[in-house]
Amino acid sequence: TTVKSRLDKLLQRDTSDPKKASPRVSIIMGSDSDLHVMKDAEEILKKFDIPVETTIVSAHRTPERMYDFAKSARDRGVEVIIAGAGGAAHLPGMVASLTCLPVIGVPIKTQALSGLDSLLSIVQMPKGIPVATIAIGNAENAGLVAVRMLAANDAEIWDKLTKYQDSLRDMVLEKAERLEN
Ligand code: RP5
Repeated sequence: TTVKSRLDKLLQRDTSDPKKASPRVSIIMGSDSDLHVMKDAEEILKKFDIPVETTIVSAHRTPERMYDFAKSARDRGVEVIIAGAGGAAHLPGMVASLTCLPVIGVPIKTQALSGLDSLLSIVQMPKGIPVATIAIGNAENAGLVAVRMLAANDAEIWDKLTKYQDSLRDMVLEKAERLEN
């Protein structure tokens, strides 16, 4: 399915169907041109078997859609929002202003300023409405922050995360051993 048809279905989805697990994490982005970065967040969340929804919401091109998305997120079961945007990247901050759910912001690399514009737009939220800002383009880490948030109250996710972290350690130790011998 195309990105557009996926996103069109999303907000009108029939959540009464019990087979469709309601998403615990919502991944949004300002444009389909952000998808090549933001897909890493979706991928890592799926590795942890966390139900996720992914769509496009633009703060300046679809402000009403952004409002509806943010206002309905909690009622749809969403616990964490990951928002990627580039340039004058106001999407994460605006979404954070419309809900009390935690919002993790991913600055997307831009052509003009290599993503420094996106980073500063997202990270410099004034006091009161926070956005947890990730390094430029590192959507995988945004996914992992969401996993950690859910792991705090979910023993199964906690176990998986512990194993994941152990595997990272083991990989380095193996490489070190190979280098030394
Ligand atoms: C932002 O503008 C998007 O998040 C994207 O990073 C950037 C460029 O969007 P397109 O012109 O590629 O649609 O809203």
